[in-house]
Amino acid sequence: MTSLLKPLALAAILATASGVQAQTILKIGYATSATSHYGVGSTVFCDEMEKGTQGRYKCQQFPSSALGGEREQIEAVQLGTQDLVNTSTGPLGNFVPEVKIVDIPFLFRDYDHARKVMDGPIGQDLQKKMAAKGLINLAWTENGFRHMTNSKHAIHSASDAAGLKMRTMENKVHMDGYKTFGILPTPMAFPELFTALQQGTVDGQENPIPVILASKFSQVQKYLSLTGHVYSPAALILSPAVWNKLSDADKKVFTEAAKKGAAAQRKKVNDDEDTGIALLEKDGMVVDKKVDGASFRKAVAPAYAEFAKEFGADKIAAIQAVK
Ligand code: EAX
Repeated sequence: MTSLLKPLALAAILATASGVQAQTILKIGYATSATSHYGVGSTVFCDEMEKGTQGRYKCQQFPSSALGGEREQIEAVQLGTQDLVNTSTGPLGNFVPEVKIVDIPFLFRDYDHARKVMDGPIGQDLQKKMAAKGLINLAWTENGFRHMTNSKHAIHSASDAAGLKMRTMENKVHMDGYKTFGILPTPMAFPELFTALQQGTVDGQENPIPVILASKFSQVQKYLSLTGHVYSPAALILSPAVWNKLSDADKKVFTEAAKKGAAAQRKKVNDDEDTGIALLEKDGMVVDKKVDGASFRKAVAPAYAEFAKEFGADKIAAIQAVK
């Protein structure tokens, strides 16, 4: 009988008998470097998850868009060909339309407001809608408030942005919002962005300070305007192919580990904002720290009527009402 046992099965039997636990390697991808806010958050999640499962689960990290753009990675997680992605909500609306409400310009007052909304009932409801579309959002991590950079001229008021060809995420709410500033929006996956800026295919882009720092955009962009025009949430998404195999105890471990990862990522965002502006100025960027925010809010106000039609005025008001 023994001779009939396949070597692999035999190894599994021996491993179990000797008490050695089988180990599952989970592939996790994200857009920016291992030392960026996504890398910090992902590493804390992976360490906590490995510890909490006594090493039965371990990550293999793929930073710097090694597994493709965020939209591509979200699709791979949904299909089960990738296990995890730590991604901004930018392209997520293509899979779960309701999530696009959080991408509305000037919807969130500050980080405290945004984090309270995402971690509270409104964010939890969006996580349920994501799960229904085969995307298990373990925790809302964070990309940060987005600011504009360009290579042409300083942007102080909304009218200064008019006519600039700006790369945007593949997100219609962003594009509709930015058009009210007179921007010519060019949707593009993140991995193509640095080259597009370097070659002048687009004049500028908009991203949080941690992304501008980690991606070294100061090498290809002269002007930074602290517009803070959109709060960009992020999500640590697990494939249902993995989730559905987890015990209840391991599901709790994964979720708790993701919450710790989110906290670490949020701290890194704030740290990068505290120190990053001076670094970018040192790299030669001309930074407008006192942009005319009122001009941008005034310009985007008419688009709110469209956003209310798409998401419900009550849903927008509920987010704004969170204290
Ligand atoms: O999530 O595409 C973007 O501009 C995102 O902010 C970036 O991929 C980090």
